[in-house]
Amino acid sequence: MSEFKRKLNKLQRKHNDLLCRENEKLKSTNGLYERYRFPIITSEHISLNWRYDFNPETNPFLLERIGMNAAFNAGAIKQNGKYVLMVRVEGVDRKSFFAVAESPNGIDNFVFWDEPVTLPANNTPETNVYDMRLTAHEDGWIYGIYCSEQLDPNAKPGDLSTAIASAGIVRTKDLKNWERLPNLETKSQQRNVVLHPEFVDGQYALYTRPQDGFIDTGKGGGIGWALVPDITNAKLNEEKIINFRQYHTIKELKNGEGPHPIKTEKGWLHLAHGVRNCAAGLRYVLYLYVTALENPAELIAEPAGYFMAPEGEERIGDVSNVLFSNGWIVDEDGTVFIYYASSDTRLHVATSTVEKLLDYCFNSPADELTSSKSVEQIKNLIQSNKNFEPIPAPMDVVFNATQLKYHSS
Ligand code: M1P
Repeated sequence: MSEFKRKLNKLQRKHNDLLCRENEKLKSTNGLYERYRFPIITSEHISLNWRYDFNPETNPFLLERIGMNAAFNAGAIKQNGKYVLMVRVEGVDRKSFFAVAESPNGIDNFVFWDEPVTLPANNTPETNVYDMRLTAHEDGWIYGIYCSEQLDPNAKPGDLSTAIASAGIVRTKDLKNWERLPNLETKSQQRNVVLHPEFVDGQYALYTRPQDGFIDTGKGGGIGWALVPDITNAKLNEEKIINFRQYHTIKELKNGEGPHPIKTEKGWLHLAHGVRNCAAGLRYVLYLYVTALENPAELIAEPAGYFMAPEGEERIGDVSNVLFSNGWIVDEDGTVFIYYASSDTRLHVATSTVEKLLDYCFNSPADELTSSKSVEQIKNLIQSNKNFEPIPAPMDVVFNATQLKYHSS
């Protein structure tokens, strides 16, 4: 066997082992969701024939010809019994594109389809694309709304970083053949635009995120809501904020809708990201909120603080200290698969149930926005716990103000 063939076999075996690796549910630390030991998709999962030239004549050293930098922020949908993700793949050339990967169980064995997605063009120039949210709408189409980015044509000469973000819209029936619609017409820049799955007052409903600049939301107050009569020519007229950013919270700087909300008996369950600034840079965490069934724009529950924040290795990556999610899938038995990316580098899954997530949303205290109110909430909990017998511990621990005594039981 030639040296080339030996190397190629080794490469293929290693890749196959990675794709087939079983994932392992980790013990929950809070009872609310379980994380899994391994990321479900990384740049290493990307098909070898997208990266390597297998011809020994033209690639005698078997070098990787097209490098992949990251695989993260994925839209999600269940199709034909498979857990299907629309992954944001970023090459070493810093261009993002979309690629579909599917798994039989939602937690491991994700394999990319044969080729990355070719998005048809419209008449808006577009340099980079990312963060597609998938919505199977009641009109029968599956929509993908994503961030379509270009250099700001009004940037000062020499300024090569001021960009414009707008919402690109595509639709499909099979995730293979895509129809491109005009970008969402809007006064401000937009990222994190998400299509609600049902008509509202006979119109398409969008979650938006108005922003003055490419990074800064400026006057943009939070997650917006707008109705659009015609999705094939979508224009934002009235946009109202339904989930505000607030001083000294996890979403002080900005926030954005994740995937489209899940319809539950108690309301629409939303997953979003909140961002604050600190000496280490921006910190992105995930949070939940619920809106009314009859009026998805009316907030009815929102626990204080974050639901998930970067932990351990998740903290480190290309853009460190970031958790971001634009995809989740709910099974018929109420299991929720939360697809979240860490530090703009890799993709993970966490699982929970609709029942637990709703319990968390409706029964955890809301953010009352000051330290003294937070202390009051803790003291109220301590007080109400006095009505309950403490659960006996294996070691009987007796506290008093001056000494600590342990009695073995
Ligand atoms: O780098 C963190 C995230 O930054 C942006 O999020 P937002 O639109 O809220 O500012 C996006 O570029 C997102 O893809 C990225 O994960």
